[in-house]
Amino acid sequence: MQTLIHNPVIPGYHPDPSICRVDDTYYLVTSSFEFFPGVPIFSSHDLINWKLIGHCLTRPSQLPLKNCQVSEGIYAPTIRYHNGYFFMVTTNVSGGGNFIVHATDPKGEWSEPAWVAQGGIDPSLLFFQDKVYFVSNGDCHGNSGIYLCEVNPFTGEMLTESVLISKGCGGKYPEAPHIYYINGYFYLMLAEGGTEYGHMVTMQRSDSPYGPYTPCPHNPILSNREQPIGPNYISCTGHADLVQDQNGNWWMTALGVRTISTDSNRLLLHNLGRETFLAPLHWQNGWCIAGNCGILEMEFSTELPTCNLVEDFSPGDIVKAPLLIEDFQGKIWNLEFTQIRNPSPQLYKLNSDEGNLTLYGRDSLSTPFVSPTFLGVRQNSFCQSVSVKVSCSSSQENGLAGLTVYYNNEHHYDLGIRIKDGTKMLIFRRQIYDLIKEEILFPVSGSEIQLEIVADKEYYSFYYLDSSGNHIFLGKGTTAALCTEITRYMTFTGTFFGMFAEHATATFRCFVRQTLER
Ligand code: 6LW
Repeated sequence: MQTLIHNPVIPGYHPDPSICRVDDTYYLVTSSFEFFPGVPIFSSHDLINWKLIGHCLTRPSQLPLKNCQVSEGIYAPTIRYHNGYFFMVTTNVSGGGNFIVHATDPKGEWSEPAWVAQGGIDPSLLFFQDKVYFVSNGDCHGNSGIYLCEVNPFTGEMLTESVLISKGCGGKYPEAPHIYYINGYFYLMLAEGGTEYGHMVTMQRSDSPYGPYTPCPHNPILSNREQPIGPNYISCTGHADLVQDQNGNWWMTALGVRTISTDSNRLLLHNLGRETFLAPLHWQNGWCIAGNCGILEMEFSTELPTCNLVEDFSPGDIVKAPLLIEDFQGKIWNLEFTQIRNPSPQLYKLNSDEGNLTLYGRDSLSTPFVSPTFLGVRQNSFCQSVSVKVSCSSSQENGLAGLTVYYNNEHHYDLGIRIKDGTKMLIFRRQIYDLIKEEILFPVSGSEIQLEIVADKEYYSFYYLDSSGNHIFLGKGTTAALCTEITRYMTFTGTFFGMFAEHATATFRCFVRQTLER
């Protein structure tokens, strides 16, 4: 039966996807940079409905992010399953380099890191016969390329020297290596061209994992670099991984970007981050090509893998669900909630009996290298609203607490309660690079107010809801100023909607993120 697939399958900032299958269940991980917990892991039975089931890195001992730069920390991960164990290998570019963690249950807990001496980024594993091959793109004595060695995946110990096996197929920045053994050949798949608008996926093959490798005659097997820029096109496609389904068909997951372009405005700008996309992989004469003749499409019809399992999650659980409601009545908050760098647990108090969350603010959102008191979820659709009820209980002069749309410490828009001369004032603050503009709006009457942000491709609009629930417009900021392409550092992330507190204590209730049909 043909099904119409809508890409991305995991929207919002979920880049560098890696996938594996265990019986009827698929598992997928993505990179997470300076955010905590690290390396989200998703599961699915049909490759299109994905549920966030946990994170591979949930302890500071696994994820040291102290003082890491924006978009550093955790780069691309790879997930593989072998003999009852899940293995996740990735790079902490802010400390330690490449490491492997393992678990029997993908929901965790995962093991402490087994550090691997081979350098570079984008590590991957191939379990073949009784060997475990470790591949990454690195640089040995100035000789950059794709390096391979054999490892013990539980200890990280290198069992052989690193060997240069490929320098790519001619594109710049050959990276994201994965090796697969398929029909008697070792296939080496790479991303080339860099993660921007020239991104592509290439394939090579050999009789040995050590090469020599022969390039695919019709490389790249995936690239949207010739596609127009526009609301119905995907850009920057690359950094892929492959999986074979229960019916023997092959699939590719890859990252891509949806720009904030409209029909009338073609912009090389994206705010949602690099997202996770799906494409069928077609084989012919021992070589493959992805999507529609190498093009990743927003929509395509195909036959999905059949699965006899009964879904163990409700539609509201899938990451594409239009509504996320957090009433803070559970023992833990929704798995989608994320913090920045290594948070101080004592600054977050979940009061399940009262159904609220108290944040004890310390640092400012604008301060680099710190872990401000922030709890947020990814914006995963262009047209979305987020609202929360907040009351600021402290009177610390100049304290601030409220709701933010946050890309990083130099790019965020905030609406909140600031203590000024002992009075609670509603303020609207925008920061772009080192430019900070704060407008003091009016005194806050009553203890609790409801704040709301409405997002679209042009603006983030800020409201508060008065006692009769009327939306009072307070201000707006351009979406373009929270896009990856305009940040002064090379960044790889996307926008979050979050609750925050700075030098103030505040209590939050009823956090709602809603996707708006536009
Ligand atoms: C990822 C690498 C890359 O590890 O960016 O630009 C890094 N390419 O493949 C972070 O996503």
